[in-house]
Amino acid sequence: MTADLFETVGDARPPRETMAEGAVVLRGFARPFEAALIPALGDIVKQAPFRHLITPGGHRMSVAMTNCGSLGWVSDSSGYRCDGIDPNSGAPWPPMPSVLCRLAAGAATEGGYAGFTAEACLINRYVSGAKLSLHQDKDELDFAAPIVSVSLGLPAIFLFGGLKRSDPTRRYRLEHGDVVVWGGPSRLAFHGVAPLADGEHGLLGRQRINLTFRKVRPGAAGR
Ligand code: MD3
Ligand code: FE
Repeated sequence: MTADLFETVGDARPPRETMAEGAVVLRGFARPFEAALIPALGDIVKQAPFRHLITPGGHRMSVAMTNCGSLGWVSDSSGYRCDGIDPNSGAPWPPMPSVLCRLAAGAATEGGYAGFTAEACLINRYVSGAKLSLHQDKDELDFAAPIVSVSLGLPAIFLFGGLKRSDPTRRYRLEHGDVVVWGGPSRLAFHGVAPLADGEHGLLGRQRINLTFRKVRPGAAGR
């Protein structure tokens, strides 16, 4: 009776959900960080503006990217690689702000990977229509460590497949503040992002920002 007055109508989303062996979604985990996170991202983007990479096949990616931390993800006609220097400025990538380190470490701990220290953070920006085709993140870094991904701004449909490109994909809606911790076998799964639907987000406007935190392969830093 009275209790009904106080019941909220369905946040139907469980706070955590296992997507695959080693992959867990932590719904809203980044929300307590957003007040510090959004200005910190603004600072990074001032030093290292978003740019559209050209794939080795010569296509301009619809997603714009930048990086912070000791290594960044870059691409040109010679292929994809990690580099400590922003090729657009000739300077090192902006350092990782402490709020990003704390968020990544906290999420990793919550996802079962205590002791994760994020060293590199790829920042992807999606506007209406931007997408990421199905791919594997194979080239990188330390496969024993998890990847932590943080979704901010407009919601996106994340596509999660199997170990073969032809495996069926499942769709997950990732909203502002959702964090996914990817470890174990899920690290090699094909994944992508469906074309972003237009919309307006209260804090970030007409875009989605995704942060991907990785640990650098031992010995790779500074090369
Ligand atoms: C699953 N980014 O940058 S984040 C990427 O939303 C990338 O911007 C997407 O895929 C985005 O490479 C997805 C989630 C993610 C990141 C890395 C993964 C999922 C992953 C690596 C292996 C398996
Ligand atoms: Fe990826």
